[in-house]
Amino acid sequence: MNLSENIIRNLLLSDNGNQILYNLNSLSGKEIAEKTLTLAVNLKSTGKLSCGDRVILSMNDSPEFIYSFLSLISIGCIPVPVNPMIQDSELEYILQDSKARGIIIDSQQYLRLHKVVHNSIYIVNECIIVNTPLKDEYHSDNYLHKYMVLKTHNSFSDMDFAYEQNNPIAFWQYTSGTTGKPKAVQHTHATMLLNTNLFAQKTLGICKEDIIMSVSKMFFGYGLGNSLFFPLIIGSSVVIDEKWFSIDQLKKNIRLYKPSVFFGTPKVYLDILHHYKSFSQNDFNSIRLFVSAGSSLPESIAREWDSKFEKTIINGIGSTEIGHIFMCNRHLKKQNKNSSLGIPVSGYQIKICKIDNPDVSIKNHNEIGELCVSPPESTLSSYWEKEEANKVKYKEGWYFSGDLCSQAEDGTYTYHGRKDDLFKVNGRWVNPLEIENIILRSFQEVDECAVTYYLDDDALIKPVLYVVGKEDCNMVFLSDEIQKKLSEIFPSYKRPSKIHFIKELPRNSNGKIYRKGLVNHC
Ligand code: 3SK
Repeated sequence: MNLSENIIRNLLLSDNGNQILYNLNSLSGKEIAEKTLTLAVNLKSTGKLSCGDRVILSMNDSPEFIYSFLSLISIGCIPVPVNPMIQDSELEYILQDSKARGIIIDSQQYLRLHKVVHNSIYIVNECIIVNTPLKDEYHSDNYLHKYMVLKTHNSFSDMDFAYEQNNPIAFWQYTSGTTGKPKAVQHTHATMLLNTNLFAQKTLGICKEDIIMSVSKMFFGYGLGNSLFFPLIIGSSVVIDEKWFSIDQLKKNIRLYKPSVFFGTPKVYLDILHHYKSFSQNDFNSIRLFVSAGSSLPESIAREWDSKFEKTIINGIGSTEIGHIFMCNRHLKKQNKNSSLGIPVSGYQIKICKIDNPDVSIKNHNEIGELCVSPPESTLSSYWEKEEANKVKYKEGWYFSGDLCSQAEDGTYTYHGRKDDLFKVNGRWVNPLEIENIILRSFQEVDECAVTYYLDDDALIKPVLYVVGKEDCNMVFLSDEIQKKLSEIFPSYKRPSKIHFIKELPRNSNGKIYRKGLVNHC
């Protein structure tokens, strides 16, 4: 069944009052369904979009994002969400790679992006849609005839509408690509229906009565699951905010909407801890589940959280290629949770393969290898037009994640960083996360840190450490203490020969620490 049809039929049946909570307004399931169907009819009637066409969504989180995403799937088109703050050059690349036929842009982004889109030879049908009428100043624009305004008024019933069933792919997501250019991951209609059932409902126990709030935005897979698929498939409510995360915005939203399920990233939990005193205890009372994903949760954050809050953070690992979280520590006892990855979400199979021989899976406990995931039934994705990458990353129903993990005797998994962050010093492997974890565990004055490498005067690779220290930390003293600690634990080839203090670590648009951005940085 068409993914969108499935969701819309659910919404039309729902008796849930307010499903989308947005800017002090609310929309019921029925209203969302009707607006989506109306938009689908309007999109179809342009005659510009056919089944299988890619349409880029460059939009902030909003109800319009949701209608656009679902209506495109209804008519067999493939929505391709991208970060609305996307760089011009990256959008150019995605237009070229996807051969998109259309783009839906927030009117706020129109001025900045329309030139890129207009100059692109790849929007073949030049179907450009903005979500509100453009201001007068744009009307002198020669290109205006190519634009349509997103129409969501009128009302259509499910009965009037014929869903497109012929396209096996429901939506794409570009991976942020820590190496090379971003790749488009093609998802089937079943992927998020299954993940919602297995992870959100069966593992987290999210139900109709819940109010979900996600810090990650919908252009990123984590946010797309949290704010679109989970609430609309389950029938729970969701808080949508076009503004990006800030502590003030978070405070305002939790006070106003009283969410019960909170999806954050480790950095968000760290920020909350930094501003802990500015919250009142009641602020978090409504939240029954705190979930962290997007990057690995350092033990230091998990422990500090536990010392201040009654409810522990549920740590999960997911990926754009799998669609959402496939392993988490929801069911571990509080004292064992820390930063453990827990166990696979029921329905997903896991194996760990040798780093230098992916054909061999590891049987020994605690040996580190590459984490491979086999999702249920036929929900394995693939990259669009990337033959080589498909051969390396997808084999016999398994996705080779590039993440490093080990399994303990009790069956739980531990994260050990990314395979592509490893580097060799004098022929021996250095794993940045191993060193970073020791520093975070040993020094409360360190908020975050990252190990990477630089080339010394002889062009030899040497480890270097970047530290984000707490306000007022004594950098000279701390450097000495860190060196002393590391020399007690690690052989000299692993020890950073330089330590630099910086204000913040570089991150990619999905909030993941981007160690490669620090290579040869100082
Ligand atoms: O962490 C990720 O990379 C991720 C990607 C898509 C969906 C969910 C998650 C956690």
